[in-house]
Amino acid sequence: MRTDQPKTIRLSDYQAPDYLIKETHLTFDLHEDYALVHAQLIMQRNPELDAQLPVLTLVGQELVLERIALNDQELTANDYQLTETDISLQPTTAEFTIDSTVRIEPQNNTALEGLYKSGKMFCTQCEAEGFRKITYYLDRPDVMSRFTTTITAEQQGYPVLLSNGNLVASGEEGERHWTTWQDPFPKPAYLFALVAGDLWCVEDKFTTMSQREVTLRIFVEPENIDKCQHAMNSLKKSMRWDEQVYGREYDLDIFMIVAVNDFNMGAMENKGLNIFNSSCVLAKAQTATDTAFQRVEGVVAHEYFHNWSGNRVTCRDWFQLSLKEGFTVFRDSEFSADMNSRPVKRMEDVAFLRTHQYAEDAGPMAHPVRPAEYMEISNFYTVTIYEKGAEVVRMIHTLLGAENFRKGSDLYFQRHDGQAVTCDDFVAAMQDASGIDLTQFKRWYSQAGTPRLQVTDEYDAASQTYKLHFEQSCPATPNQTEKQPLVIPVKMGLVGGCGLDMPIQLADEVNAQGTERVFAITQAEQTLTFSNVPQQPIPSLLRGYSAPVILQYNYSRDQLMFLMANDNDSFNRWEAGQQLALAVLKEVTEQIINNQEVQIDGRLIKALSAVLADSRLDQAVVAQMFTLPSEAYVIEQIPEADAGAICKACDLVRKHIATSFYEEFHELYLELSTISAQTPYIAEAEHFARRSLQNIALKYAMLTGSEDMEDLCLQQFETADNMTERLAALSYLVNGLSRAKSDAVLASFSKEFAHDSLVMDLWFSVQASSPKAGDLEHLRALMAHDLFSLKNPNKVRAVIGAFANQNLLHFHDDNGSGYAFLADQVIALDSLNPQIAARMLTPLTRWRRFKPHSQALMRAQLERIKAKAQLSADVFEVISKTLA
Ligand code: B3K
Ligand code: ZN
Repeated sequence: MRTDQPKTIRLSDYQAPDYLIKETHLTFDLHEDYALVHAQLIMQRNPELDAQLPVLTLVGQELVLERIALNDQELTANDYQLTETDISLQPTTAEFTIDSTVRIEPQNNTALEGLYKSGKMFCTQCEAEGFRKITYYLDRPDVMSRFTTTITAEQQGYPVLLSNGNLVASGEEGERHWTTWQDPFPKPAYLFALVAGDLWCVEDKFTTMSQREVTLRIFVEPENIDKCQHAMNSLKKSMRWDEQVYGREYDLDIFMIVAVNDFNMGAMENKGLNIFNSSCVLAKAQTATDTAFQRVEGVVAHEYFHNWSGNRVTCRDWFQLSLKEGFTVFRDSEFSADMNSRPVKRMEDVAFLRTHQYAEDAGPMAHPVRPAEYMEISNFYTVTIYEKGAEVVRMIHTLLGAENFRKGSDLYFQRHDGQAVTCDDFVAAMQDASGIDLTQFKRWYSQAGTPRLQVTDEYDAASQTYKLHFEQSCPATPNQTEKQPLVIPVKMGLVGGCGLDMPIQLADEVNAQGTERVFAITQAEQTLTFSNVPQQPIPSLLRGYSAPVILQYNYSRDQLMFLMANDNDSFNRWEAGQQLALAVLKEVTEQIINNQEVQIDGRLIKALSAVLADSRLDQAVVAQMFTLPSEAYVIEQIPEADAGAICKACDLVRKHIATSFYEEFHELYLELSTISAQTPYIAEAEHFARRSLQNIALKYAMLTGSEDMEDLCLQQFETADNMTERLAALSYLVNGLSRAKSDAVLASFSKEFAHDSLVMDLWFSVQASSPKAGDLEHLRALMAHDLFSLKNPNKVRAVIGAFANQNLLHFHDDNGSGYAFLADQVIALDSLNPQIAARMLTPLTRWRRFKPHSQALMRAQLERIKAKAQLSADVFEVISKTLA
């Protein structure tokens, strides 16, 4: 907890470290009520700086210092200065050794940062600044050291003792035993990991491209041993893919993954010893949904890819976080696109980006991909750093082309292997390898806010000339009012009346060059002139969402319908449908607010019926096209949004689609569910696609209130052999049936899965996110459930997170009770786990987007939190920026 106001850390203040740590030798003595950590640091004055020896400051938090020695000389309190956050002392030689022993209490560590206990096991989470809760250290990513780690613990409770690198020694001492691990690769402290517990593992082998054999192990609690195969398959696929696509080979003899139940995020890429939230490792058909299977595949890949993009080449400072995260998200999303359906992956990613990142970019926490300042770095593991960062890397890929991009990444890894570098170094490698100037492009790293790209056009039939005028702008964001023009890659086609792309020829070109091209828009205003255009085209812009910008082109609804049916780019077909649906949803919302009769534009139904009839479309794409923009996305589109009216509009439009296509959905459902019933569960794209369409058909058909469908839904719930079908049915039943009936269904589900914490998370979240079941009274009952705990982040996300982020009808109740509830939970969480508390605050940070009545209520809750004494730095930063 903070005792004084947190300080702002600035990128412009960066200074190279005064001292380096060549070797780090750690010894952990683990006990039930305490742990002793001995650290021997072999240090030197940074040889790149002058020969003076400034005071050495090692950071440390919540540590009880037992002893400290300099070059084997025990120091006394007169020899050092100890504060709540660090220890300072004066070295006398350029090379020296520091020995310290500290006592910590992992069993009381509810922040889940540093060394803590998850259930019966010890584990660590050090990124970004958790290592300082383990020992006094230079806890900054540009200090890279070779680690040796010895762990001692009682044998019976902790038969497995793991750390980074290779096991080099082990032994027994009475009831206790020990292991020593050595990591040959220098690494920053944030990549350190330790695990001790009673774990079982599945083991496999991988032969790398240079024929080295690597042992792969996934460690889990014994009862989960049958849920590891999918993660193992995903790991092997990731290792192969990184060799094939990036030429990156794994570098240690062993790669380990450990699943833990209490974890703040998805997973952590510690060198050779990844630690995962169990929700991102465990998957088997009976207990995990298709979404979970795909998440496991994606997260396993993401953490594995970090071995190069993050570990071998790491960040100089935390302002550069997107260097590893943006690049690695780009890598994992391309991997998932290759493993599954590429267009669907892009649609999902873009929907996520627009719902969450655009909202962040438009709010008080907006920051550039490379922020210039922060108070608490944990608050900067954001959708901007990750998802917008990935879009920035994707744009480099689009501008350079795949071949040059690969040359650039090869050069980057070769140039900087073993170094801690900056986003500028990444861009420089891309530029040097391709010969393409990226100077202006770099503004994407320093400018916050979502750019608008306004496009108008003119066609001149006489000269067969077509002009596209582009005008880019970017709204002001905190601390940034003036914005410079960006480089916006626009991938586009010109769609002719027959639905085909026309050849594209710029006015100064002799011939047409293809039918789909990428143009870089670099000026505030810019015009592209095309010649030899025989008829007025409909422009298909930003194909594949080639830049993370808000496109403003005044498409008529008929044009959108045309693109929906004809665009050569499947992403843009979906996008046209989303825009059409959005226009309808906004219109209906308006009618509701004005108490007018609701009229739903028939063109939406007509366009969707063409989708159903189009046999060329992949089932997963059809499912995506029938997925309307979410309430949260619509809220972002309407200033002073009335969440209640938007929820109602979405509900009405969905029900209208449901009744319009009842026969079709019913038939489609029977056809697809029959296939599913006859097919064993397979976690592959074709089967994900079928199940997604089957569930969409069931969802809509259930919305009609048909009793026939209710029986079919109950039947799916009771008989399906996989969680994808069971959970979907459960959720439709909870939202469709009377309370008494849905209670019975929920009870039967919880009886069956009470022993499986991850499945129970689904059970919690289906209820917390339900407009029908998830009222506050019920929420409180869920929180009083035996299996709920505020100390477990997955449970917090499943109940509080699902309520505030997905149950918008109740969260935004005009009486303000949803906001007060969230504020209460944030206050309670802040004394346990500040990172999770700050995360849970996000929905309240959006207060300025809502109608004045909601704004006032939200603001009052923010003020109430702010008034609490002893706020963590995490919550303090979010609250103070939100109210600024
Ligand atoms: N690098 C970690 C995130 C650590 C978050 C620390 N608060 C997971 C990932 O992005 O792979
Ligand atoms: Zn990452």
